[in-house]
Amino acid sequence: MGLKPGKTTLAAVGAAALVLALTGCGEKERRGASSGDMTEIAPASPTTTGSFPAGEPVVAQFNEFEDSAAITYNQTVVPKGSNVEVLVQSQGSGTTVRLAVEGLEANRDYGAHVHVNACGAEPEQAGPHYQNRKDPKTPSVNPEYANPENEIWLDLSTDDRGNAEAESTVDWQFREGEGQSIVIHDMHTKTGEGEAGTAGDRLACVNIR
Ligand SMILES: [Cu+2]
Repeated sequence: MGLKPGKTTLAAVGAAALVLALTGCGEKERRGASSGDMTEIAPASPTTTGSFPAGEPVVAQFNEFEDSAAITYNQTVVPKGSNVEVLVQSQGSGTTVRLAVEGLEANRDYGAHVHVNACGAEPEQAGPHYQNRKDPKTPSVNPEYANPENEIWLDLSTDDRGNAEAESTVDWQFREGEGQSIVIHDMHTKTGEGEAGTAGDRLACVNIR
């Protein structure tokens, strides 16, 4: 399963065992059980790390470029030292991505999506959103392509401590070498014709694979 033993709750293990017993233990249930551990991600005390194999959580603190797997471009609303954790899991032919943040600006909306390229010194270096079916037109603002079934959207609304979590499940998998980062944006993602997928300035970026 790949998650660190310290993060696995007894309750989760018990629930997983029960599911396996009841369903006859398919591969899918076992993977589902490990994704359940992500309820524990917010309170974890992260350490800065590099990239992880698929299925391992990425745990990092936002910092300046090259000092972390997670980069802040706006320290006012994504403070240096605030925490981020990401888990990407394949489930059958689909993919689930979970994102948790801790210590951002409180009671605020943020947009977040999986982008094609790795994070860079400049926010634009992460490239466009990862799309399962690529829009022939760029930038893609057509809701037929820029939507949460064809892209991975992880919009966040922080609580009064600046914490938030989001999860997205899609019925496809990333192409090799693409979908390398999650970019956090200034506002929730728009869906209308001509603006679909836009979410304002790029505030931060985390490398996910
Ligand atoms: Cu984005």
